Amino acid sequence: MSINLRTVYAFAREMYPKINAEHIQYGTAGFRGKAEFLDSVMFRMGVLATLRSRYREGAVIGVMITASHNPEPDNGVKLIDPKGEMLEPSWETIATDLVNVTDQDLEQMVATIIKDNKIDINSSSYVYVGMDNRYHSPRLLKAVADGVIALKGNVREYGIVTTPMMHYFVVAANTKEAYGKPTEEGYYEKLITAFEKIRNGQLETGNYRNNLIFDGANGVGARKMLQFIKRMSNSLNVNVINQGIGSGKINDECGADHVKVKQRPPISMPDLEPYSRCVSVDGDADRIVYFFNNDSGQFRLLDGDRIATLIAGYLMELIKSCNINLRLGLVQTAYANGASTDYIVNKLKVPVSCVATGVKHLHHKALEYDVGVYFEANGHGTVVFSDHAKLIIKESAQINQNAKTLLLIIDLINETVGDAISDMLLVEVILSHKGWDVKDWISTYEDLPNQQLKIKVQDRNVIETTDAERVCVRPKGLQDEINKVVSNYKCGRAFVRPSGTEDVVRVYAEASTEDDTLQLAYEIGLLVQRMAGGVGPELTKP
Ligand code: G16
Repeated sequence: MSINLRTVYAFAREMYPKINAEHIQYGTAGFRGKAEFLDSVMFRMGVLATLRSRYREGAVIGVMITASHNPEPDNGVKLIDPKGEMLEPSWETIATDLVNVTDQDLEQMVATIIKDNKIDINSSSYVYVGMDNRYHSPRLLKAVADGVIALKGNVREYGIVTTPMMHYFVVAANTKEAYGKPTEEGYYEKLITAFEKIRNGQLETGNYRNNLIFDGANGVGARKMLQFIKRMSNSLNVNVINQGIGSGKINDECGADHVKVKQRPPISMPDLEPYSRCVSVDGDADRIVYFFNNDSGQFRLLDGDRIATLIAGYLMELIKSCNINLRLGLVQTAYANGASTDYIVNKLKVPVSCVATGVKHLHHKALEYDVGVYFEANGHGTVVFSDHAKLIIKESAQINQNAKTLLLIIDLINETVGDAISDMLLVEVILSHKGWDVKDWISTYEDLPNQQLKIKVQDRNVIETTDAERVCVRPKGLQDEINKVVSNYKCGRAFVRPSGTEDVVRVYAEASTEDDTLQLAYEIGLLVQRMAGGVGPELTKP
């Protein structure tokens, strides 16, 4: 095979010229922005994925085209490493450099990456590409595929799939199918088989009822949930709303981010009995939150912290009952509700760590445990089991029924990354084993009221943080001002950080009462506007 790097330049110049000079960065979850500016980014990411595959000796690299929780006009791209993990940080820097060079400098930049990383350009490379159901995704997918073709790599297109499905396909292929078949059917089969075996025909126990409302955020999650339902033997009654048919836009007034941040239900909710179990997933179905209305019609949220504590508590009981010794730990971010951390440390007695936002950070930390449960409060998370843990559980399963269940649970979990549907099936298993409804679940602890704001500033990167984003080190003096304000509130806690997926600064606040929380968030928001170059509209006084 003879590869001419000139082809990369020719493709770029003729088909995917760089039309936006603004510097963009590989952020929390890859590149995100307005879809009309992303063609050149996608082409270059196709090129990079091909190089990465060659660098990793022909292992499959995944490329997912999605802007996940962002509004419909946005799109984005994230790369998936051979073990299903997010792209290695040193290559994030390479990715940022590659998308920011001019078309004229592209050929030279590619040559430098090849030289610096000692890549055998004539070796094989395999890139799997998938996309969400945004109307501009097919165009952007073609750009990625052309990037692969420009360097004579092999590309396999999966069409419209969820982000966690892409992670699954990559791992399935790279483990030579030990993880499952790298096909859509293989994915459904793995999860449904595990779920139905654990269910074992027992559909309703104690307070647990077998019905669920599923808000698909008008995204790919809705489509895939419908595919699950078709293949399941009535083991769960799911009513899918916001299916993406008609005028509904992705994540618009619906989906996990809307429900979590605005703390209210999505549009198109049917009339329901109080305490009916509902879930919302985001635009690419890697996040999930639960919610319900109580008998006074009050909206109640069961977010990622609740899911994490439910799963960690259940796994701990199961492990204990098998008489095996495994180190279980939980990983959260600064967004975790203070009450959840309290509950984990003091009631569950599980070690907990706090890391920076982004599943890549949580996943990495969770790998330090035999059983690592990680969730962001926004509902993004999963569980990872070490090889050692899997071996011990397998041995125990020869004599212990609970260890057999644990093995099936491992199969049900998409360990590669947060997977809304897999997480949901796991929560359903746990609730039904406990005979719990949402009332039982929410009564485990009382959340502190909390509030998030998005503040527009001239340049969000003027904000720099440390200590898992809990302390702001720049602009100078901002943290001192935050501390002063926070000290006026009982159980007050607040932090600010630049988003890695949207052009905003995020403000998080919690305090002992609803009114205090709103006031605290407002005051911190004002500080950001004043000290970090706010450009947005005036904040509304609570
Ligand atoms: C992505 C990341 C998440 C992160 C979220 C918000 O989610 O995968 O880990 O919590 O962005 O990040 P930020 O606050 O930096 O904007 P998604 O669902 O949009 O891919």
